[in-house]
Amino acid sequence: MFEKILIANRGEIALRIQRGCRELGIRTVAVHSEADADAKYVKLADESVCIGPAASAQSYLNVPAIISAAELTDAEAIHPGYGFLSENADFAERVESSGFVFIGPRPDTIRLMGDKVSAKDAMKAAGVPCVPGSDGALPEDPDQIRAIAERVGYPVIIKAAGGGGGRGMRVVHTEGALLNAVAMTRAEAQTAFGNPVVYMERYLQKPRHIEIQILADQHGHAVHLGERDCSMQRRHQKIMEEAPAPGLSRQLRDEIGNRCAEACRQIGYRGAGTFEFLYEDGEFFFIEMNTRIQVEHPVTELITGVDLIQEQIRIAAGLPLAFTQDEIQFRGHAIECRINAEHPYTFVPSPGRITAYHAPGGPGIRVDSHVYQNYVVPPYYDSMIGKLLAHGSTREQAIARMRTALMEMVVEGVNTNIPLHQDLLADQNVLAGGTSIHYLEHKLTKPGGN
Ligand code: MV4
Repeated sequence: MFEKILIANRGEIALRIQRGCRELGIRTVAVHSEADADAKYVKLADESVCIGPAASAQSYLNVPAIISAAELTDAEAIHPGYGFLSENADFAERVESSGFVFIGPRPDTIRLMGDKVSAKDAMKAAGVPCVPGSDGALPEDPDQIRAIAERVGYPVIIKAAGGGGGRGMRVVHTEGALLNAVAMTRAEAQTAFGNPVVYMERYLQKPRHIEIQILADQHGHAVHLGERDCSMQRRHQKIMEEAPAPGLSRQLRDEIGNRCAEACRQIGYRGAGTFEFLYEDGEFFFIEMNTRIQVEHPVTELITGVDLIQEQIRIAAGLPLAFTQDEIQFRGHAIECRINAEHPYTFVPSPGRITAYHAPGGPGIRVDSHVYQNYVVPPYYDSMIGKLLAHGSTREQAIARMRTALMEMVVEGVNTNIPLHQDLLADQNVLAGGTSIHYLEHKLTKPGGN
């Protein structure tokens, strides 16, 4: 096992990774920007290194500074967390060529999944069900493009191979709008990602966003840890996640989960990963794979009892998975509310000093947060100040616990989205479960719907 790990991230995930390391007896190095010098995870780390000014480009994305910090402190491995450099194949490569272990998949796997066309090709070949579409990059020839759309069936969606997470997409309803949409998406993709490659899929009109968590070791073993329903989102920002997905049968979970685990074995995947699916009319359609630990990983931890951060570290150290698929049991229901420092209905960020802070507690409650009374939320990074999770033996119990926790939680001095979460957990459709990816945006634009 490693003796010392450098954590190349900030905020709640830096603290979360540090806690995982401490439990494994691993010393930690925090790296931080000038804006985060006083942060809790910096103080709690065994060592810390300032890697640059507040702007992410000069600190949390500053590859030479992070590698230097690892050299200076004699760390053996680097955990990238989520966001920042976590899915940057060049960074993973630099980490490894500098003699450190990257806690994540191999650089070529990250690169494969970063290109959404090659990711889909690989997953289709490995037996994962995909959205019907162009099966690869769209050609240049207008007649061929029209023929593909005809075969796929309207409406179609044009996506950039270099995009993902909602960037660089266009929905097309009629043949008359097709070629212009392809040209526009290509041009934007070239500008935004330096890659003009686009592909086409049938546009699913009311899907849910359900993802499968997997773990794969370096000895050919892979398991799935069930799904998370992440449909409650706005502008591609998730705000509430839960597991299991309401209404999904055990049989369907096992079937799609096993397919994902088998795909991991086939491509020689290493570490934690997430298969993103659209789910409509009882069918799963793969869209993308995330090669990082995700914000919402604790909902899976709560229902499985598996510590995903510690498993990432064990796998990176070359240890085999300590459990088989049969040994993974799913217990109860978990919900996560992302607590953001922002206006609950306009979503305008609200950085500043937290003048009062009380975290909720009680049975089944987990708070993953780096903030405290008098902490100043910096304006430079995303607005998430923590995650509130509730676990219960049933979905109803998890919801009841979450409502109590939201009521108990005090965050003063900045706006938060706690009132939005309270509204959502009083909404009959949310309580019924199974709302689509468009639900929140529709709710917010309804007259009188806040
Ligand atoms: C889609 C889709 C409908 N049909 N693909 C957006 C994020 C990116 N990961 C894929 N996205 C979508 N792809 C087809 N064929 C609808 C979306 C989509 C979406 C997906 C997941 C979560 C939120 C979303 C919000 C808007 C659109």
